[in-house]
Amino acid sequence: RLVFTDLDGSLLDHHSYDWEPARPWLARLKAEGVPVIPVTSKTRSEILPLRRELGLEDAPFIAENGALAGLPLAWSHARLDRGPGPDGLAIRTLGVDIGLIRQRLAVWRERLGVRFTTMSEMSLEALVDFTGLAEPQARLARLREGSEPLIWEEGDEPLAAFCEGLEGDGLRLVRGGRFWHVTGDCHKGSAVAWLIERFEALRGHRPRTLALGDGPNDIAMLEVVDQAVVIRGCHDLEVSPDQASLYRSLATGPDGWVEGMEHWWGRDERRPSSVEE
Ligand code: 2M8
Ligand code: MG
Ligand code: MG
Repeated sequence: RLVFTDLDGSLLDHHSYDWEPARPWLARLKAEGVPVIPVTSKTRSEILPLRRELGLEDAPFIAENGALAGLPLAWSHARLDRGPGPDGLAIRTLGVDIGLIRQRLAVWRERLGVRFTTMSEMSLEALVDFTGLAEPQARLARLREGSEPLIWEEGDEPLAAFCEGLEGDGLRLVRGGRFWHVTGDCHKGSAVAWLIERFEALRGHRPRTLALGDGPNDIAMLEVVDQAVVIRGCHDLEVSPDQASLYRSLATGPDGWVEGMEHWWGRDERRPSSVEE
């Protein structure tokens, strides 16, 4: 079994970034040997201390909306991945370099005459203010490798033109909790599908998979797993109707996360094909 989880607004509270309510479930999954894999907008630099705090050091992670995978030794492939580095992690880039993204953003801002503020243009104070992150964490959020978060300051119509322009460059625009995020041709769904395949190649069988998320950027991930949880948050998520095994939590953040885990893997674990009672 594998658990894929979004962090902000899901395992972590949207405002306080607290995860305390999930502690017993994380301990239980660890005891059962089930990897809990963070799949997030956060940077590698943000995830490294967090996965230690959460006790997820044995699991891989997906950073920056699918732009980058961090793989512990048991998950890595000597020939295909870069590393391992001093932290024992092999890094696999699945997107494009941040330099290219920033270059194209400047081009489209100029060409379309649209207003937006990228995270790299925000002062540290403004970023702390906007996200509620503490200053050290906000610094780590700025260490982007393969995605640029931005605040959109125009309406929906120019947004469509902007999105089309980026797509012509082979880039993608996706909405997170507070920011829009620009990446290469990758998303949480493609990264999760890639990790599931990697697991299958290494272990010789297909794992049963569950994913939890609260944002539009999580939809692609929720659609590639066997069991999914939409955690109540700031956005209404429309998940494809083929996703029969979908549960929507009533609670938000880590309480919703626990509610979703209880729903699928609580006392009498439900099979992926089970229908709602
Ligand atoms: C950004 O990501 C969240 C995720 O949904 C958002 O769009 O609101 C990222 O910049 C991430 O690196 C950062 O930690 C987070 C803080 O709220 O915001
Ligand atoms: Mg989220
Ligand atoms: Mg996220």
